[in-house]
Amino acid sequence: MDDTIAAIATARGRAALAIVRTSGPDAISVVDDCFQGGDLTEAESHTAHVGFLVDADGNDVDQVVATVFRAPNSATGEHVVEVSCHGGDLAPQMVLESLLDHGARMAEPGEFTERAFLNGKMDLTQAEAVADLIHASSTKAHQASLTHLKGRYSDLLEDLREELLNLCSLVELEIDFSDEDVEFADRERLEELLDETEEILGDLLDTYPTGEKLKDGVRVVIGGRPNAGKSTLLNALVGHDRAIVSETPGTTRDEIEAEAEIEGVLFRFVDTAGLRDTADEIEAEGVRRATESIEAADVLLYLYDLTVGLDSEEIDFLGDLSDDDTGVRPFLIGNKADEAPDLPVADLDDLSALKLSALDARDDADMLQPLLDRLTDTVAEHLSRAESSPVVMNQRHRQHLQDALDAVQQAREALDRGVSGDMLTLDLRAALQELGAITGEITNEDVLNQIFSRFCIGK
Ligand SMILES: Nc1nc2c(ncn2[C@@H]2O[C@H](COP(=O)(O)OP(=O)(O)O)[C@@H](O)[C@H]2O)c(=O)[nH]1
Ligand SMILES: [Mg+2]
Repeated sequence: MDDTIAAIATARGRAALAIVRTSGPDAISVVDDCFQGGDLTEAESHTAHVGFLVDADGNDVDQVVATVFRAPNSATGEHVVEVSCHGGDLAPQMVLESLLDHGARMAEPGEFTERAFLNGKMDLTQAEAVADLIHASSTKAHQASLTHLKGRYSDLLEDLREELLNLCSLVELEIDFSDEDVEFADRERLEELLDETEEILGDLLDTYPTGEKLKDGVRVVIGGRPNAGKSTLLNALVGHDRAIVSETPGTTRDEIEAEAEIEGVLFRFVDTAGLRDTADEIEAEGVRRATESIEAADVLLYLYDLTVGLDSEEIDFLGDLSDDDTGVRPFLIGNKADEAPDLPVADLDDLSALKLSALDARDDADMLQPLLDRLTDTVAEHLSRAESSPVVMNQRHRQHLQDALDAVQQAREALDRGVSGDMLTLDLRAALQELGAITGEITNEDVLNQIFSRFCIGK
């Protein structure tokens, strides 16, 4: 971290403005060397300066605003200068090149945030939240990342760590005095604390399915017989003709995916090949994929043509699906309601059913509202949880939390068996280690590289 890095922080392309950032011990002097608008080396922290930037040969590059942040009061904890220049393909690139010519080095992806982490400006969960925020594709995912960025999740983990440290010192006290036959640590109190920790860890882990849905979206697969109207429904849901609609059964073979944000949540809709026995090899592959897709879905919209009805094979299929634990939420949709206004939708045990005309819904989006309400209902519980407490959105965190929970449970069992104190502390220390890995108190270079390489350059 003893060199000075620079990068364009804004996206490429035509825009009014762009920002080139630089951070490091020489950040201020590097910019000052190519800046004509006052002496930046004398500038106070948090001040902005207008002037021309010139290249190594003294030619004008652009008129810019240079904002100076002095260490340690900057985003990275080092000297930072942010140069606002004009946008477009050329100006930011030329500004960057001037800075590189004057001694800055091109930053690696995420290097600014990595420096902020290493200088204690944020912990690892907050750094990861920055990446999540940049990648967020729905309003709710954005909000959840902000909660992490604000440090609420870190605070929760910190409380847990303190609790565990407390436990450790209680047990260690007992070990120190064990020769004197004194049992200092009150066993009941220990049990209580362990149970509490186990509960908090368990609750946190339970939020992962929510976090995963917020981040990656809810997977809604549209299934049914050929010609039921699946592709028509997909198009109506996403508001444009994404899939080919045709009277010819077996038209959709490859899976077609399209996204839509509903009530702030990202839904990924998947249109599949119609389920039927077929001699056509390509269609058969489509059917095989459709079946696989349904099993991996969060929600299945099972469509059937009201004028045709459900056959016994379909009824069995849906029955099996509600019985087993694939975790798929099936909805039954009787389609082509426009052709069968008086026909009721089939009544299958425990299956939420709805009547619809996908064809009419293409022109009148309001007709989809009852279906959209049911879709948002499937995540309502998750969403209210996400509003009240931080959710785990990250596979890395989930793994460490699970390992911490395992260690705490082992300690709890050890306590029940009356195992000695030093064995107990081993388990407790292991749990502490896992929590420290999440916030970055305990970490190694490989993990950091993996995390920060996900970032954009300039962040
Ligand atoms: N009348 C009516 N026809 C529909 C409706 N939905 C789809 N169709 C028609 O049914 C045929 C098959 O539709 P498609 O979406 O390709 O079905 P898929 O094979 O399940 O994807 C097409 O001719 C559609 O225009 C509907 O709600 N009402
Ligand atoms: Mg289709």
